[in-house]
Amino acid sequence: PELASFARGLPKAELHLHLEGTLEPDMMFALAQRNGLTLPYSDVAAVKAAYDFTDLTSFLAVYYPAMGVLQTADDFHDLAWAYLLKAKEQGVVHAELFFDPQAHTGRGIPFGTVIGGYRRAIVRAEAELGISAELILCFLRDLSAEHAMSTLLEALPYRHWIIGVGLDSDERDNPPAKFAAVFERARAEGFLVTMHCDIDQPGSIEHIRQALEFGVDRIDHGTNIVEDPALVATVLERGIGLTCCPVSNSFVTEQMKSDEIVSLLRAGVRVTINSDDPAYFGGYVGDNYVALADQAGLSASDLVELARNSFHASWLTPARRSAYL
Ligand code: ES4
Ligand code: ZN
Repeated sequence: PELASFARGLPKAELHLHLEGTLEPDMMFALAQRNGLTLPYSDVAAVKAAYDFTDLTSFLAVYYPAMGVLQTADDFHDLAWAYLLKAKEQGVVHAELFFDPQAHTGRGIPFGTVIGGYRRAIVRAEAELGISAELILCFLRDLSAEHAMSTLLEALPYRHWIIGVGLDSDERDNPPAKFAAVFERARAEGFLVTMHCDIDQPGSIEHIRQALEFGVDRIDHGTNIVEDPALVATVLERGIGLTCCPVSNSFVTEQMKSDEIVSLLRAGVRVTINSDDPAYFGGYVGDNYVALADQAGLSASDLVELARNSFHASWLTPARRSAYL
């Protein structure tokens, strides 16, 4: 119990969080009502019952339809603000937040509405909560590379609000190489780059290899790297962070992958602990520290090392990073 409150109170950065994955059932109902929409669920309990995932595909099948309640800039603001309030309680002092613009522009919501609402919550969090936050634009890898490229171009007028780009959604048959031109262009425009290499997805190791060959600045999940010592040596040498999400892992694969996470930590890899889609998987970032600590028998100093890694692996400027180290 003391270790749990220590874990939640520890100042930390959250680096792997999908804003759309913070949509709690009660907010889903509130936004549906505000926007005059009818949900395919009778009440909050029915929504929670639907959150019975066995793998990434069954999760995504619930996740995308739920986003339909997000329509106005206020909706996007309210979603991000609710997350930032919870993050504050979990010890988060800095957050780098994924958003999926294609999941909204594809249903007619303008890019500017999405990012405008999110940005307003970030500015407010800085002022009212003392939390700094940045946005990372994620491309949906199950859509085409052309769609990703046009989304990147649509984002350019807002580039001062976007620190980097990522790659998420259904990984099967959608390797990093499919998006080589998009990421080259993103890098040329000055964005940092990260990519999901999800746990135990088909092609995990090959996807990690491609991501490193491209020269990513970070890898999301990436835990399968334990299978290949040469790739582990590469991330060690380059100081590449891995954004692991133990509670999410336990939904997608029925295991937190704590042995893999801890062995990478012991090897000196910049392993970080994050929440991924907390409204769906039922644990915010401090809860993920606690779950991993319980499962793997971690000590307080292990948790401090994980929190320090979160700042090392973050995209804070060196001056701001050093204030937390
Ligand atoms: C995601 Cl767990 C996971 N994997 C891939 N894409 C995602 N988007 C939101 N959560
Ligand atoms: Zn993720």
